Amino acid sequence: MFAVCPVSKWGATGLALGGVRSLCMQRQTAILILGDQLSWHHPALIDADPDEVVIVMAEVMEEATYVRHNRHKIALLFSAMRHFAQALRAKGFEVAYYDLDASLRNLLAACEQAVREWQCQALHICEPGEHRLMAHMADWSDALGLPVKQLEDTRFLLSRSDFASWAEGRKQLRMEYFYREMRKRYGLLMDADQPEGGKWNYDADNRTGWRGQCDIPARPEPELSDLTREVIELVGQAFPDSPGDLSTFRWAVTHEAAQAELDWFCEHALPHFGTYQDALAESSPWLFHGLISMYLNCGLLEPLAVCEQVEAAYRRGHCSLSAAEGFIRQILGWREYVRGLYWHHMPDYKSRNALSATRPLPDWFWTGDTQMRCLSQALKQSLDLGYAHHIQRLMVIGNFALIAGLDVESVCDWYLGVYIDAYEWVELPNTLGMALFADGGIMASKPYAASGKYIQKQGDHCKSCRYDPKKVTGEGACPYNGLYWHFIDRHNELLSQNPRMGLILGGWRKRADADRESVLQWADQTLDQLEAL
Ligand code: FAD
Ligand code: DLZ
Ligand code: SF4
Repeated sequence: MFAVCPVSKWGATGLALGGVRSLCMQRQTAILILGDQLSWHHPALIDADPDEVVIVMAEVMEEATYVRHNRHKIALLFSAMRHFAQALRAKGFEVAYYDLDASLRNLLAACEQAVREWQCQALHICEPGEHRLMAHMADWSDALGLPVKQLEDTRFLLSRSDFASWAEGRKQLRMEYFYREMRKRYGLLMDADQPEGGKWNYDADNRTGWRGQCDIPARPEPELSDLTREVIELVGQAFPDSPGDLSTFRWAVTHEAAQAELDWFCEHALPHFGTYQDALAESSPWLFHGLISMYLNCGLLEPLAVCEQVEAAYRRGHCSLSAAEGFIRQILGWREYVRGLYWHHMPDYKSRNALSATRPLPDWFWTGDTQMRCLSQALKQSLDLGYAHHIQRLMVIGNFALIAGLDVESVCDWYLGVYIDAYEWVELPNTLGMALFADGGIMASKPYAASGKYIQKQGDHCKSCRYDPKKVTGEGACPYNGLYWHFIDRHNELLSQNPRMGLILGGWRKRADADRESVLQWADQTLDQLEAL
């Protein structure tokens, strides 16, 4: 007897996408591909025989709502998933694709349905990127009544166990030493066994502030396919309360389009990447940044290939060593390092709050309606586009949350929800560890706390701000200034154990009592009126 194909509404309308369906409704093995695992290098896919397996993909409410995800992120994943399903079918794979209209509760329900319909004997999965889902999956074998094989995520450049070996016996897990090992391991920017140019790190060349020194090239905007337009409409209707202005959705949703974005970056922005890596600009949400984290994190780009392409650009003289090194360090170093830390310290890591920060988030975190120009711009673009570059995330938004003592869990949920590239393995160490110092210094050697002076030096926001970056107290004083000293004062004891904070603490203590008192009073007042800033 011929069974009916297990396709949902979209799957059925997508029959043309899939070509003629196989009439044999049996497959030995189901392979679950998650929304952030859309890669031909997926470990279960690499050697899979299309006649033996069925690929399971599902758009499910549980994944789409466990935090208030940005609509850009949901639309990117759903559209990229649908395009990847098309590509898999074109290669002869059967795909059991359940779209949001199929109303499946969660990923387990999708697997249950696929396994039943395709009479599978086993399920293969690749380890997920979040502890939350990993914990759920522990019961799947019992729930499904079949063996579930979990494979290592080989799309990263260091396995979790290799990270654990590197970490073993070290008092401190510093990124710089990790990064050097990774450079050697992959032979990237190496001159025999020495770093190219004689130094491992050219960060000192990469701190120029933005004063409109050159033109920022306009970004290309990929055409939207019909599939993407359908997804945008669906997401707009299904997630009316989530942030994200979908009228600006121009993200790549296929491997080819993501590669084209990377090619554009290497050609037009990479040469300036290093110099303006830490800059803040009124006129551009992204300056010379790569805008590729969203593709790396969902499988549309592969990290090693990206690093190799950037190294090749340097070798052919297209960019400086400091630009190439700065960029490669982010991917080969920071990206792998934060993932390693995440798995090394979870689940305990998530509940850390070393500075006891519990102040509620001001409502304007969800609107961007604050008079602080730097913050308003960073928040608005984060909410509307799902993107902010590193210095906005760290030194504008994160720094404010740190010095104002905002609640760690709420801040982390905000970051996990708002950004198009956010998954807990990368969001949590960056937010809880790097930005908020809530892990007590596992990740950062000192808190990334700064006054308005830093923001003024790095960019041109202050010129159009209602506040004055030079004033610490009184009407019109930049709120970052008073809050910075309040932070230093209230964590004085803990910070005095940190040799890197000695100079700043010494300077603060030397000030006259009355002077310190007036700064602290002003900052207290500021903290009482956060909503009105
Ligand atoms: P570029 O500046 O062009 O850098 C190139 C690539 O390097 C990025 O695409 C990214 O893959 C990698 N990279 C750079 N810095 C980091 C880092 N610190 N950790 C991991 N990878 C890095 N990145 C995410 O991918 N997802 C997140 O949820 C996320 N949350 C963050 C939260 C905070 C508080 C901070 C301070 C940083 C966060 N980052 C996160 C890191 C970084 O800000 C983004 O990767 C970067 O802004 C993405 O934009 P881009 O592709 O233009 O990056
Ligand atoms: C983030 C996300 C969203 C919004 N939706 C889905 C989905 O419907 N189906 C799916 O397979 N994956 C989705 N994801 C990505 C998962 O949340 C991600 O795989 C886990 O958080 C592990 O990183
Ligand atoms: Fe930001 Fe302060 Fe400058 Fe205003 S004055 S843009 S709040 S740093």
